[in-house]
Amino acid sequence: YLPDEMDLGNAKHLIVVSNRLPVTISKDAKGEYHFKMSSGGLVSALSGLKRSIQFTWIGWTGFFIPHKDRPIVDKRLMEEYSCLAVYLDDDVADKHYNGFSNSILWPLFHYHPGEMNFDESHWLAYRQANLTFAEAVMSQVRKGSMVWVQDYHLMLLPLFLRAMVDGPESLGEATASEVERLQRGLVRGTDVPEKEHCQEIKIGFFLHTPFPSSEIYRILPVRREILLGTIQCDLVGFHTYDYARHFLSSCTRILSLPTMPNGVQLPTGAYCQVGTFPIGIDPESFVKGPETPAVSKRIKELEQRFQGVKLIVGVDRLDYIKGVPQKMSALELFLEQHPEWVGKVVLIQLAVPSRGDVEEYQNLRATVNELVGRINGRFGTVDFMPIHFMHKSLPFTELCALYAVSDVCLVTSTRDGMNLVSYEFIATQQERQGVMIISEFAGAAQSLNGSIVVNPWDSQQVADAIFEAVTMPQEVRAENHSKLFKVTSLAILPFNFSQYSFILLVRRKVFGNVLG
Ligand code: GDG
Repeated sequence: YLPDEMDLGNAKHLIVVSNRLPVTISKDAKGEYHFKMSSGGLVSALSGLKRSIQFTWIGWTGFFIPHKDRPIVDKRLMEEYSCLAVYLDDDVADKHYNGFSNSILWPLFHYHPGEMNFDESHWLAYRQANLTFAEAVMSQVRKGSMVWVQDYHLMLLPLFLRAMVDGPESLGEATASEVERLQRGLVRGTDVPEKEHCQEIKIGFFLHTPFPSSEIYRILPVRREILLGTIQCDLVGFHTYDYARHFLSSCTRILSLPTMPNGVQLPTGAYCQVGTFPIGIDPESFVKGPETPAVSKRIKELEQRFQGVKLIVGVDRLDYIKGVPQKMSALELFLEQHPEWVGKVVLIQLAVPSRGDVEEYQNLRATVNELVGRINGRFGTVDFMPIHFMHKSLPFTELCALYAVSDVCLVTSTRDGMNLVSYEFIATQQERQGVMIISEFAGAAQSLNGSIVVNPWDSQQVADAIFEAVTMPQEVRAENHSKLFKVTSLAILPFNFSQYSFILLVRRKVFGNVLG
């Protein structure tokens, strides 16, 4: 999907920075380290890029690695995966990841300010982690490098990096003193190379979550600092036009900076371009998956097992933004109002464990367990359970078979940056042409023409949508699926195309959105 010949000009060096490395590192009982490439959208997308551009991926190792082991880990990561590890102390890593990122920014960006726990020590750890990341990037940049920063864990990184590469004075007096204030009390790395100024690096930032309305965003006690950190980029990208618009209005209202529909004007004369780059999926594995021997064998087994039953599939990280309780309540209402469907509709809900160290996630797990128990207790029989609930992650073969064998995919996120599950379901449904029900609060809903769009807070509407989906005539399903598939294949293109154009834009810093 990535044309090899696409001109990357003189962009010789791309540095991708994300909180986690794309490699899962583990240590066995003998103290030996093992490395495995992680799966995931970004990883597979970027692996295509490797053909045309040399890049280094920088990220945290995921757990504490003692100093004495680091040379071995560094060597293998760099030689085999072109990766550079960022090492964080346990306390900093915990407060940066579980604390500031997932207990402050995540709930706020998903319109859950009630779940937000602001704590000074978490803010300190966030600054420390961003500084340590910036130092790691610093060790890799050279003239003309492009640095592509991923997601909400690293919103201060662009500011720290600019200050290191170009010198704080290049940011203007006010911002330079802000940098000094933000770095006060932080531990600096000892072997960070001094760079001569004006390295001509380009920095891009992509946010995978929504960016909330400025009315929500301004709740954040450090709202100025986070914006200031991000606008030092050449390009800031979002999934949807709304998120970009919210970001721009926050810059106007909070930083009093002039903005245009495509960016922010900085007092130094620099221009931070802002655009939409909706992410998609790596389609091939999902479109072709059902035909592979392992998946097709599994599809047959599942079809046999659920003969005469309409299957609804739900695949979500167990996160409060995914609206899993809302989904279950709607199913309960549907079964209550349509007793003729009891025994004939099953929800297979895969809930991938996530952020189990954060209290809100533990509470959510208890709520969902209770709901599953209640609904199964109420409508279940010896032969039938309306909800098959799995709190685990499944191998790709099983996931793909599950998508392909289902009649309906139900996404009820209360907020979701994009939601790739919906695209994956559609891609596997060439044969069955199942119905997509999607929350209007998922970024993907904006493009999924052919789906049933619902407000997850309206249980009656979702219950009605379930009824409509399970009774939909095959020819309507086929018609809807063909529309959805077109969009999904378009989303497929932009996935690589838009991320690719993102990189091109960062480099060229042209104005205007390539995707229009
Ligand atoms: C964030 C934003 C945005 C899930 N369970 C299993 C499994 N998965 C894979 C799915 C899918 C991915 O995880 C989930 O992606 P989503 O987009 O649905 O949601 P988040 O994880 O919240 O992602 C989101 C995304 O970033 C990209 O920018 O769309 O809005 O929240 O690919 O297939 N994969 C396997 N086993 C599982 O059990 N193999």
